[in-house]
Amino acid sequence: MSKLHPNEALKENSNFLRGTLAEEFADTSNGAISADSQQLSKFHGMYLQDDRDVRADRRKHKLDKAYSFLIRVRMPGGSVTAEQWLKMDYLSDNYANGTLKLTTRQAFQLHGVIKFNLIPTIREMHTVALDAIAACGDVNRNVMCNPNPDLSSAHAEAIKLADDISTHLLPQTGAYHDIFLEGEKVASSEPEEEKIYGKTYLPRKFKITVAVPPSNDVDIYAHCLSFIAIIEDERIIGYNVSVGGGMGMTHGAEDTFPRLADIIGFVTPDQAIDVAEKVVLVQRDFGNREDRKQSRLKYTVERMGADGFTTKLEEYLGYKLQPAREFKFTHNGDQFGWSENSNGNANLNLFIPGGRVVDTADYPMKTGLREIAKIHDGEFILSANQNLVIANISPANRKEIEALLEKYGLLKALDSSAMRLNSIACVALPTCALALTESERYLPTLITELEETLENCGLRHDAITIRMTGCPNGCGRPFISEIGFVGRSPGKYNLYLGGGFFGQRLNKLYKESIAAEEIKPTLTPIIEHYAKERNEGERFGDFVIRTGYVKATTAGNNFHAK
Ligand code: SRM
Ligand code: SF4
Repeated sequence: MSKLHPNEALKENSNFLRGTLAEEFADTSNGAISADSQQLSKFHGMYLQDDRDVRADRRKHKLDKAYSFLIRVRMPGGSVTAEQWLKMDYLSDNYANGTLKLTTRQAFQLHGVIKFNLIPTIREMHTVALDAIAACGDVNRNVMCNPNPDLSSAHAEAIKLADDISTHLLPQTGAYHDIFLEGEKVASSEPEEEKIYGKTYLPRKFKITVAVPPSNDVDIYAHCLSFIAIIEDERIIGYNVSVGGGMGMTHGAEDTFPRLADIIGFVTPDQAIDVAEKVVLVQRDFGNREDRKQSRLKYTVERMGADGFTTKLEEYLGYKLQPAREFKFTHNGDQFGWSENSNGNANLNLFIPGGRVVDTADYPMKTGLREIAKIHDGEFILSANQNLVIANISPANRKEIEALLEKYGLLKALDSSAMRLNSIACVALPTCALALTESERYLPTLITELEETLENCGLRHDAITIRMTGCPNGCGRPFISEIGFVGRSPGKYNLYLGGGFFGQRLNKLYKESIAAEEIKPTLTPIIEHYAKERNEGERFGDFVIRTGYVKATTAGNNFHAK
């Protein structure tokens, strides 16, 4: 008989995710928590980490690792008020490492929060209605959506769905309130239960997005479940549903692979939440609970087949999905610069390199955004590409905000090459425990090197998607970029080419384990070739397939085929 993964018993016996977390967070005699508590703390949005830059040195001096925690905030659609922005800015300075990280799933992360400061940080977040519940762990995570809710009524409907799904699938346990907020949740006389998840929650993390075509900025094909808005006469008449996308894999293990989601049908707006719940239930009941490397929804869909999965889903629903409708995506990057809302207000989509909001000697970005937040009466919306939209700027405020943008140089980054504007790098070193090499700290330098080639070829303004991750877990969604780098070992990367420009095709391994200094000489002739011989409108990812640099990857299960 197969054996359940130990995390299953841990969840089951944790008293709905409490375990010994309260006791361990209260013990400040050391900066860490036990291995079991590390697993449970993820459900409350936090990870134990250590500063890997100083790990070796501390080991040499027989010192403990330099422990601290990452806190990830749940914020459906990436939207926060100016007041919430200011609070996170304050917390990053006073309880974390001074930076605010905007993630690839439209969330904030604080890095470097020491154990002693965890509870005060969560309490401060709570005062502005922000929390970290279910930001990580084997549950549905932050629900993503296009970052322009007021662009049209359809956008507003889409963000409402993202919000409603997030609320519907939120764990019911009062553990977070008990541990961090002195049991502030209103006590119920009913015995505690998790109606949707049950005591063992899901086999693994679960991710949902809502997209508004033609923008695929949330990268629907990389997620467990997505709703693609089908719009007629500026209203959403329903959603195509896709299931089974995911990025993570393990080097050398060919039964792990990135996979694109399958579109399985169309549902009306009033069915969407029910469909989200039932997809979660099918995964709860049929997902693999023995091997966590095979437990994501993408492998459940792969095992059952998209048709088999749909049949099971329809059994749970008690009705059939309608055939999927026509739609078209044209890009998966952000639409930078100004846009006008239907309500007369304006939005500004800024480029935030690596999603890291920080002040440096020559670019006081964090201060600039803080000054804007002090007068802004709209929202700040994090994009799925680690960037930021200052949303809903009222005509009365626009002049003053423009002056601040100018003063703090916030618009300068928008003059970057189109490759830089279409880049994503995951966090990696020094905080990520799983990083095999650099990513966020290296990709900007690499792009500077490549920009020389782009400039010489006249391609500075041609968008090419480029993404880097420090390991194959795929947090920057590198396997659907036109040029993807995935960390292999210190200073070495696998180079993947041929992803689809709007995230519709996986890329393919072109060169294995190349050293950082080999990247420019390897890519330059290909970029030059593209500049000379591309067809009218041909994307880089399509070109490298047509001209034979790589074969097209047609499905996740042939990702590893040469
Ligand atoms: Fe991720 C684990 C950072 C988006 C796939 N991810 C991690 C951890 C928590 C490392 C760990 O387990 O110890 C990283 C923390 C690093 C740090 O110091 O901050 C981490 N992931 C991130 C973020 C911050 C990357 C970024 O630079 O923005 C993103 C936070 C998103 C959020 O707000 O929730 C982030 N992670 C993703 C994505 C992209 C997405 O979902 O759109 C993926 C690929 C999609 C997918 O899930 O398949 C992703 N992260 C993973 C995986 C591989 C999962 C798998 O199926 O194998 C891991 C490792 C794991 O779960 O075992 C992981
Ligand atoms: Fe860490 Fe790997 Fe994710 Fe990058 S891709 S943040 S290195 S787990």
